[in-house]
Amino acid sequence: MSWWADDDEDDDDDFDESSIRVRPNPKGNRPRTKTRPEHKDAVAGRIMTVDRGRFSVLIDQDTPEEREITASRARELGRTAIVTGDWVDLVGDTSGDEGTLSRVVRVHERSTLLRRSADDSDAVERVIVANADQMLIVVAAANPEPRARLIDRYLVAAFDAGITPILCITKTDLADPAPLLSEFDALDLRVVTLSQNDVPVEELTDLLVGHTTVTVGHSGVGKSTLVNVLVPSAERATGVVNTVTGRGRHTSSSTICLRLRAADGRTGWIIDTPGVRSFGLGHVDPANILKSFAATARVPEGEPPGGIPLTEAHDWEIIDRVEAGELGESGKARIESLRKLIEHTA
Ligand SMILES: Nc1nc2c(ncn2[C@@H]2O[C@H](COP(=O)(O)OP(=O)(O)OP(=O)(O)O)[C@@H](O)[C@H]2O)c(=O)[nH]1
Ligand SMILES: [Mg+2]
Repeated sequence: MSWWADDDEDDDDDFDESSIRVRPNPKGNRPRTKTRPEHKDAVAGRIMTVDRGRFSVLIDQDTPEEREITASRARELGRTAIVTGDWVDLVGDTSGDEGTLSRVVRVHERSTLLRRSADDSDAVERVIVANADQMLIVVAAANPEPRARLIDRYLVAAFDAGITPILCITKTDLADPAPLLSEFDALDLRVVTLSQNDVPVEELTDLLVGHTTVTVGHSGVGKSTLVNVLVPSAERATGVVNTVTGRGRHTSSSTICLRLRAADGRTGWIIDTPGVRSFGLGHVDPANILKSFAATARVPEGEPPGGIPLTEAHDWEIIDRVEAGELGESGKARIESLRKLIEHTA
């Protein structure tokens, strides 16, 4: 397990979830609660962060009683993974009073599950977050140097999980992002660029409200810097973050769900994750990838070949048509890259 030795993530929740197949459900709203006879008095909450087997859970969200409580895993849950973003049911002392501990007795059905594996030939996966509907792929224009292929890797993970990708290029004060972006001309990706002194807060907030967005990207690209701008310190001091940092934890060392608030009061959730060295795709289902790619493609004007839109074509037709140039040169490069990533998976 040395491959994730550089991550400072919780150690008690490294469970193999390969037996749990979750169908991506991009349009999924809040997950349904499984109704079971036990624990009728349980209350629902959402996991904000995990720290050595202890969960910080937000309950009574958006009510005057909203509070973050600490919980442990009920024995009956066995080794079921519980990750940031999960909706769970809790029993026991849910007062949130100092020193109290509640118990997670159920994990709700997930709308999405972002996973990665050690490397591309390894189907053993590690769960990163649950119930995110957007992925902010954070890449620096320079320092660290961007690589289109790494972005493809994140795109495959997003497509596989049924999560909408957004490309965020940081550090445009250090280099021109245009050459990198031109490599993604074929895709109708939402792109946001920012520099040290110019973060488009309004544009980003607009994109994030009403969603749960997980940030991904190599260490040092500026994920936490961005999150800190989007979640003003006043909110941190009184909200979700304060409780968490109160434990003396560095935000970059664990996966944390934070609430952002637009000027008009609308809210969204952004999940800051630690940068990881490897983002293996051994667990992905190739069947999900080409369809999602076609759905994200920047569709050229005019009648599609044979009158069939790319989104309705068979997988082999998608490959053939894109290779034939339907999405231009960048389309050819992307489909080749995606094919390689898919072929190398377990
Ligand atoms: N020049 C420049 N530096 C930036 C920008 N955004 C972030 N940085 C710097 O990049 C460094 C790394 O930023 P972090 O926010 O810690 O990066 P991270 O992605 O959270 O890294 P990990 O937590 O290790 O995954 C810091 O020194 C930031 O000040 C930017 O737009 N321009
Ligand atoms: Mg960080």
